[in-house]
Amino acid sequence: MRNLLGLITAIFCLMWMPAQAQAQAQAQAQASAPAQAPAQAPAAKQGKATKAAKAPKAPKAPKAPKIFRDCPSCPEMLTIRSGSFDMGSPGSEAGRAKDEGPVHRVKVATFALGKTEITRGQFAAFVKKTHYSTGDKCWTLKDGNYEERSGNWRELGYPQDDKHPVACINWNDAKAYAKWLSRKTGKKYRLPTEAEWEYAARGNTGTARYWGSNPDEACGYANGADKTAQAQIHGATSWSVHNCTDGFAYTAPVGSFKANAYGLNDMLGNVWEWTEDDYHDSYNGAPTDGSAWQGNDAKRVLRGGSWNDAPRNVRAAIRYSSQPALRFNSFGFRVAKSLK
Ligand SMILES: [Ca+2]
Ligand SMILES: [Ca+2]
Repeated sequence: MRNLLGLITAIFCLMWMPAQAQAQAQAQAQASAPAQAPAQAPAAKQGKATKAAKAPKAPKAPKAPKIFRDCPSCPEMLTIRSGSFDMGSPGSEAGRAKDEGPVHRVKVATFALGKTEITRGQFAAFVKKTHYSTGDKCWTLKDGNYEERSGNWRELGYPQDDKHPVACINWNDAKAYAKWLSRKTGKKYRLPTEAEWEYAARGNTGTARYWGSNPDEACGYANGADKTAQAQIHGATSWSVHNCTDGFAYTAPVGSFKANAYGLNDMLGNVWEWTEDDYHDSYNGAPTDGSAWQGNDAKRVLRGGSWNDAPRNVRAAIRYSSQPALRFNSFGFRVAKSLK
């Protein structure tokens, strides 16, 4: 009887042990798995091992941004190489607006983008040559209030010289400049699409700003609303500002601040920049190939924030929309160029 009981116990143990061992193995695997990013780390190691096995190649020189001008007085352009990125902002991002989602993957082809915003001097050359008129009304800031007043890119309610970004520019004005530049050079100048703009502004970062997430570090990288504006602009004491001093109450000469990783200046701050796209209030149905989203041209999209914008508007994902005919003394642009 004892022998029989012993035999039954032994068989039961043999059946049970593998199940327990499997559970233990699973528990051990779960306990030892890193919280994040394990999927990419081993792949990188494998890649290195594969490379080491191949014949050694001469090291590649780092790719410097390609800078060019199509004529001596033309805007300085940077070649932005193709790639994919996540457009929009996650729900957790401070200051986020609803129209910045859903985050979606977008593929952008190689194109060129102005290193800086178009300057007042560059726009003046266009007006001199073409006698283009921007009209005589612009939304300007006076005694703390924005109103549509007499004014234009020459008279915008604050001091500027030819190195500052042109402002009081509407979408039609920006398009007219790009068309003229195309005629002048024989090249395909245009406004950037919204996807191209954000891809370039991020400079391969996923943070709210190209320098990171902290708005109070803005003053080395972008001209936004800051302590200078608060001290010098009448009515600005109640503004929400970046908690630092950038030295400019209104616009700054283009390129006064550090460039992003792609070599572009002032993608955030200084003046808002018109894009080619019509405005839609979410990314549901947005193109994923970097092209402009059209179909509702009542409003066009501006990006990047300006000298009078609070931290929540000086982010890579922020989207502003305006009627194409409207001129504000914080609206400007930069040009893009198709390379094919
Ligand atoms: Ca400022
Ligand atoms: Ca800007």
